[in-house]
Amino acid sequence: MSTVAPTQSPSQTSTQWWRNAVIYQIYPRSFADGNGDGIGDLPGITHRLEHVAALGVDAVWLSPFYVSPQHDAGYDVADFRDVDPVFGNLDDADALIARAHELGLKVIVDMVPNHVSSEHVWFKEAKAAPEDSPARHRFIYRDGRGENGSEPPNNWTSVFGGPAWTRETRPDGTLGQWYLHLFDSTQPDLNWSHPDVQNDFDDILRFWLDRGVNGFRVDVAHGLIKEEGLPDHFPKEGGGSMGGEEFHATPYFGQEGVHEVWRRWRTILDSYGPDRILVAEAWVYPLTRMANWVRPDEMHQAFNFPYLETPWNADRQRTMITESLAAFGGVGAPSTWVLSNHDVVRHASRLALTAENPQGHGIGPNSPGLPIADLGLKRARAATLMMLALPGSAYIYQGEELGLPEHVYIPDDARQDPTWFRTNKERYGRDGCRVPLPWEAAAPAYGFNDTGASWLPQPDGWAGLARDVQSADPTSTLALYKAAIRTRREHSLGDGSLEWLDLGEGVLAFDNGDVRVIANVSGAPVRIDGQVLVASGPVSDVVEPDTTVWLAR
Ligand code: TEU
Ligand code: CA
Repeated sequence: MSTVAPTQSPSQTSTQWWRNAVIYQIYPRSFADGNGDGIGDLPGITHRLEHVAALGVDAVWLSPFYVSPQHDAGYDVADFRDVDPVFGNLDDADALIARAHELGLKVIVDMVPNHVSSEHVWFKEAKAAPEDSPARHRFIYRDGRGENGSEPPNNWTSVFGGPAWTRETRPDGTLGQWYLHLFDSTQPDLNWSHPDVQNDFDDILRFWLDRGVNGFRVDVAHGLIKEEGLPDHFPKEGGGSMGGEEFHATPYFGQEGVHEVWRRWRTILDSYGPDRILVAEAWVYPLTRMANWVRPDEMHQAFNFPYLETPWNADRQRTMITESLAAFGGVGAPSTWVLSNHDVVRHASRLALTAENPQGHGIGPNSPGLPIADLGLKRARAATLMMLALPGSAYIYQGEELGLPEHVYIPDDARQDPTWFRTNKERYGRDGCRVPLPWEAAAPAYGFNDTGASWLPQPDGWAGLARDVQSADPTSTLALYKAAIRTRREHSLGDGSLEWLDLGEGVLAFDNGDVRVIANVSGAPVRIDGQVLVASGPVSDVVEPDTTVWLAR
């Protein structure tokens, strides 16, 4: 038996709510549509928010709803200080925040500092300004290489596929310099050594903190700073399915200079009191390095993507959990746990894939190794019940509480992810995890709105997954999430510590306080003894394969 110490004593958690929190990600385009145009919006969210509170979670994180031409579903921001008309207006944002607080939910909003939309006023100014004028220094413009500068300035590629540079056409129609965009060409990267950029984000943070938000999820928190001289990058082999090595040893990700930005932001948040938090979306490896993002004077949390990537295998899970608690605990931060979000194949499908599927590539009709639905859901329920027993903070992505699978069969002409277009339809991208939620089995668009419109088509056959159906069924995935979150709170599992047990090959087992957790990741039933508190599937005196159970000790 080995004990992993809790990161912080429970007494400290009352002011530091985030240390043990369960945080629910709302993807505004797909949560609930108030005006029936087929795209989810803020009034839709406010109207349905009580269902999120009823899950028992502590907070919501909302993906971006700022002014945006929506070329990357809102991660291309044209104005951070206003709401896109598609989602509502600032009054709607205020109403949402107020309603959430009334329901006892903290509110985290998304902040996107690595890049802006090409429709942002700064980029419009830059495009119109002569080369080397100050307006252009807020971005990363360079001369091309080769004859007449016709080659990109270096060999970097966009995360969405294709080159990371686009050549501008000057106002007079001639070809000019190239600008850097690590994502879509409509998302020019900002130059973070420019004081305007630094100062403007200080103001933007204050703008939302003043409106009462409890924190920020920081997009691409491994980006922002690029290596001096922008050298070519030659990725190492064997980077792992989500970039692995590649992501941490690049001249554009994980540069030391980003930490200065987070220290600056932390000072601003701290000036609003201890309950405002920063959460890093930092794809950096290994975990010991990711821990640098959550040192005491930087961010509060970072998404544990290595955990998300860990296959459904007892040894791998155990190692990853132990390493996570050690790495984050080593800098005094809680570990986080996450299985799904708006960028990855939903775990009810991912855990039953039989072929390699690199993150962001997505799955569609022609992908190899498509998941077996029943097995995926069974494993997803078991994995979630495992996750919710771990000390630290857990993230849930909207729809996973309904056991939603990835929507594989979106027609080609309905796909919207820039990945799909930038790879000439080679990678399906992330649309399959972004389909609007089913609320009521018998309503148009399953109750997403009352018109039946939906920006991504919903699959046939989701009626049985609708929230109203699951609410009435004690064996539903929704009932499992509610029971698990309630029991997690009653037994203070988020503040707990973990003591591993050896119950044989393929069995993941530990004690956390007065709860014993057993996940059967083997192919054979495992005998159990004790009062069942929560189970991810039917249990008797044995727990079946791909099932997790919590027992009273
Ligand atoms: O994602 C950053 C990121 O690098 C990946 O998760 C990426 O989406 C994936 O590798 C695609 O292949 C963040 C947001 O979560 C994502 O939705 C945005 O598209 C991206 O930043 C750009 O803002
Ligand atoms: Ca709408």
